[in-house]
Amino acid sequence: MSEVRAYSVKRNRILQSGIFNETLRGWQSSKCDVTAKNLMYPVFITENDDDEQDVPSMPGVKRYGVDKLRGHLEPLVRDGLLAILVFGVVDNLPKNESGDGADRPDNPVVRALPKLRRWFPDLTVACDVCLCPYTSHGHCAILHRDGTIDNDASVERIAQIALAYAKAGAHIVAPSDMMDGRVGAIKQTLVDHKLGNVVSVLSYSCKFASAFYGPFREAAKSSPAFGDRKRYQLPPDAAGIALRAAARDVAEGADMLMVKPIMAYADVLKQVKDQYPEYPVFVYQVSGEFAMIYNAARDGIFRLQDGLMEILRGYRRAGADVIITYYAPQILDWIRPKHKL
Ligand code: PB1
Repeated sequence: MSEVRAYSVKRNRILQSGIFNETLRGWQSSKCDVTAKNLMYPVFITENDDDEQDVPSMPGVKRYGVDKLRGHLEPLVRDGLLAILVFGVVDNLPKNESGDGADRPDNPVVRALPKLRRWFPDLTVACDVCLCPYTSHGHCAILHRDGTIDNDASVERIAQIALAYAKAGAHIVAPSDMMDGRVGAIKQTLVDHKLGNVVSVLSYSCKFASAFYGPFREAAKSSPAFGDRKRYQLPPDAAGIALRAAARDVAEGADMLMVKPIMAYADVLKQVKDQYPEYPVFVYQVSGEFAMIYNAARDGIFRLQDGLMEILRGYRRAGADVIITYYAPQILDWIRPKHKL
């Protein structure tokens, strides 16, 4: 046998024979599908019900008053949207040391929840629970006089806010503050108020002190007035403490876990999902990730649908069950069945 023949017979022929048509390629795919079930859409609600405000650093993303949000959500719900994550944005409510505006009856989230539940009975409504949009200092905690975190007071306050949103109609409360013990405190408060079996807790368990939150802070008007959030958000280089944070939240009764941001943290996602396969694991494609992808597509680096869906399928392959993404409207349009007339 010639040398070339001998080489070709011995060489493993595994690639082309496995992918030469669409069906074969589909069979090679891991669990990467992106369906409506895998999406949660973050939305910003302002105090004026007729607001519709652009967010310059997030083209296509807007802050809505609840009545305008209704009009925005109606076609998306028809397209199959199953879940939203609500953030309050306030200009008029007073901001103070304890974030009292977070759960006042005139808070835009508290006012919007009953309406959203009535208008969209099949839509699952999650509420971000945090102090930063409502504190005068813009941190996600109540602070001691010396500026250090008063964890116990913060946890108690966060649980109060979560209860207010639960009572107003939230299906899910999602504490993004990163305080130790807030998941257990929220769960206990919900149980004490007979809501433990009708309101779920989505913990921002592995949330990193990322560079990618800038556009959100513009949108939500929630930047810290001084310092940064490195004292309570995970170090970007960390992995061990991220897994310990997930373990802490599992022990405190979290119903669902999260890794946030996701672009630079898919390794953490895989570890969390491998460690807790019995938990739904969410990932948050944050504002900076949204903007980077948008600008790359605008500059012709890739076609938005091709690049974005490749990124999202990668998160699903790494273990994400649900992707929180500002791109939900576009994705729903791309994936919804196109009825051929
Ligand atoms: O899209 C984003 O950038 C999300 C930002 C995120 C919202 N949960 C937080 C990040 C931050 O500003 O530190 C807000 C903190 N409660």
